[in-house]
Amino acid sequence: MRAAPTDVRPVRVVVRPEITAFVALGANLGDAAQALRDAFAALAGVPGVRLVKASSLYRTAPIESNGPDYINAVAEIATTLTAPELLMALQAIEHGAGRERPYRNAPRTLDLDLLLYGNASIDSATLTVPHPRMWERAFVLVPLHEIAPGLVTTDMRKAVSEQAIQRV
Ligand code: PH2
Ligand code: MG
Ligand code: MG
Repeated sequence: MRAAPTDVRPVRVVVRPEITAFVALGANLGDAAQALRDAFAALAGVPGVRLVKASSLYRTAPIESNGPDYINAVAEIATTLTAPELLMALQAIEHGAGRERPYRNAPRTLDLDLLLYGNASIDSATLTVPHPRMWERAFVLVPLHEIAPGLVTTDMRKAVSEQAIQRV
């Protein structure tokens, strides 16, 4: 028989509930489609993140931006990370894809934006959720509607129907 343990302390296990969140993916430098496929895989590999749904990839014209057409998509995830933790994980993936930020809305190898985090409203210095411009952009609303049709009304899609977007 084993000796009774002499140094047993209580361990507090904190179980956080899973939150449903949506992430917008975009790229318009290098092999943008591959960058988005890699980003879906990277997201799925983050501890505390489950990839629930990945939208199709879409080719979109730059909005308030320049350079080549973008490839865009949206991911639904379930996560036990807090919103700031998730933001850090997204930025680490962007960094790993060689993201540089020479000026606002510059062409990029990978952009990962947190669109929605449960039903949270967040307005901090580093993070605004829901994403303040998501409802104005077909490159968000069309893939979001594909994977979460209940979140995007017909009127919302009509409002952005002039913006060029094509499923890849
Ligand atoms: N992202 C922007 C600005 N403009 N245009 C398209 N088509 N796709 C984007 O992902 C995008 C943009 C800022 O992040
Ligand atoms: Mg963005
Ligand atoms: Mg961004």
